[in-house]
Amino acid sequence: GALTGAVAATEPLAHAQAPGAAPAPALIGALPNRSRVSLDGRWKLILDPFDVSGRKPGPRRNFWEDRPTTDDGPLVEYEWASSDEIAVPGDWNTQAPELFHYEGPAYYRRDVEGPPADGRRRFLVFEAVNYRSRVWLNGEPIAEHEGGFTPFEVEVTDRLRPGANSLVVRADSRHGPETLPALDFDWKNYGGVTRSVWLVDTPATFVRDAFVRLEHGRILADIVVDGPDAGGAPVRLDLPDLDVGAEAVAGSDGRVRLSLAAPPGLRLWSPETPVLNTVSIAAGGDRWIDRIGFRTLETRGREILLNGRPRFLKGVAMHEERLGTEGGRVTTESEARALLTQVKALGCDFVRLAHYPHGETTVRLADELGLIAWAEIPVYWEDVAYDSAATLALARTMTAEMIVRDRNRCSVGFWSVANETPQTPERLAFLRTVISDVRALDATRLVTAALNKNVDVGGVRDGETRLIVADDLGRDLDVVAMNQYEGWYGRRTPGEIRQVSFGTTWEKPLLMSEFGADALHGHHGPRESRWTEAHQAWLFEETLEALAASGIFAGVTPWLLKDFRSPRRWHGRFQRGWNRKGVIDETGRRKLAFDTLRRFYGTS
Ligand code: GCB
Repeated sequence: GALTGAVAATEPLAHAQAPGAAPAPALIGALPNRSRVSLDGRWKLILDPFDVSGRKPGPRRNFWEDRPTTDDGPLVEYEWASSDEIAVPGDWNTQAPELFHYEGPAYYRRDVEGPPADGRRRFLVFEAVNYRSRVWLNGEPIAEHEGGFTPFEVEVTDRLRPGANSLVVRADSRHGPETLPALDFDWKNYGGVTRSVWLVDTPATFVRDAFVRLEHGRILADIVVDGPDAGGAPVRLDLPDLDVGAEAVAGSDGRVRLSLAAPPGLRLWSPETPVLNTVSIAAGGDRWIDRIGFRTLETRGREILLNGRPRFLKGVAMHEERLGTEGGRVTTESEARALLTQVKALGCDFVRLAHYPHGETTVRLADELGLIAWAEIPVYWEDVAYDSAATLALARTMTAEMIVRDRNRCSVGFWSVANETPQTPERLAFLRTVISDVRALDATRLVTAALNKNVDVGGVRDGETRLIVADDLGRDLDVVAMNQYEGWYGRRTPGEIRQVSFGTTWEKPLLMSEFGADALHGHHGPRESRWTEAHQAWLFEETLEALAASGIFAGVTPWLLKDFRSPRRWHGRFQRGWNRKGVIDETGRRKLAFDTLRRFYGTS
């Protein structure tokens, strides 16, 4: 049976490839428009908190073998049929109180139906499993994957038997020194099969994927046909809404580029006019269909230009955590829409999807709602093993998975490769490799990273501190971005923010990718008092004023839309395991800073 994308447990890891080439994960594109069966629903669950079966496998506890249990036969110390159930998709932490703090391996099981119809192929697709996963079909290992937020797939055409097949997935949410993120990060580590699982059927030869975009006045489509008849297959591209099309013959590797002059009637996508066009690609009896927007995004000096026009990006950052008292990962379109609706209510045209790739559903909604998106990989803080070859390989694979999944989403304007990372030679080399992959995979987005400020670089004027982005990584980026927390962390009060001036040594657009302060919704008091809504609103006012006065920023994404769960926020009166920097609380109630920000966006 052919294995694609995900790694066969018995083969060397996909990471072990030529260092020069960007990883090219096999991912079936245009997923929502495929012939597919959902494997979402109730799965069986077995927890193994000591990882006994992982470390000391044996017939009594090899859950993936899915042994029949008879009370008069050999001892087996598990029984799938009588085990608990869990909803997929969904993090386990918010599904049962006793799982709230669980970090470790958990095994999931369900039946899947038999082989596809004759001559068809069937793929098992996981949209995300946090953090490390292994997959067995009828007791055989078929895939492994590392990384909690990107998809992977495996072909199961020749592995399925008629009737019911046993599918077992191990999800291990533990992090370590070489994972991404590493051991310390400021969000809840929601474990499990957190996004949807699919069986996707295709013809033997099919359009695996295409990258369709507007570049230099032309619509380009890089197409990959897969299957026995891929080489030399006739390929046809159609944009029926625009009444244009083109055809060509695939090369011997099944690849072909089709190129069309952008038709005069083409309406460009923008936040004001989020126009999506139907794109259809036919080859080998298959049809790939997607809805795609066309726009240009470039920089000129310190400006960011959308469709040739400079704009100040009015943004906000968010985690992909659902609204509600429990938190938990977003699993449905309506949960994703509820968050983005709040973003729109602020008057934003820009959203930072922090700090890891959000679900495909969220990114597709950004296309539809007219939000420019910043997408990022969880290369986060100084804890990452920048000197580890394994971690670099992981970052490269993760980046490629994110880009291959989302590069047809016109909303995505920025690929961000890092957040608050140390200015060391190891990290610079690490990120340069990732950036060269990004550029090889997609030349139509701006590359950025959320950087730390360098205080006082280039001299201090009296009574004033200059916060400068002077990071060497700036050379490799299209847009530099600064996280700064003047008035919250550090010695200044919000009233002293005006003593600070901002800048960068790079002649490139600068974003303020974070600023913020914690406030508990409904906690009122003088603005000088931390944790009050007034204090947060005051900090917003002062920061936004300083930002506007500086005249140097091309956009801003305050930290952040909604309060979110974080195990490193301990204050018993105000935090209790929540980072309180949201402009809305966990249930969506607005704090004063919501209006401060909305007013700023309404007038800027
Ligand atoms: C940061 C991080 C963000 C944190 C935030 C905070 O600099 O990038 O992930 O949540 O600060 O609240 O401290």
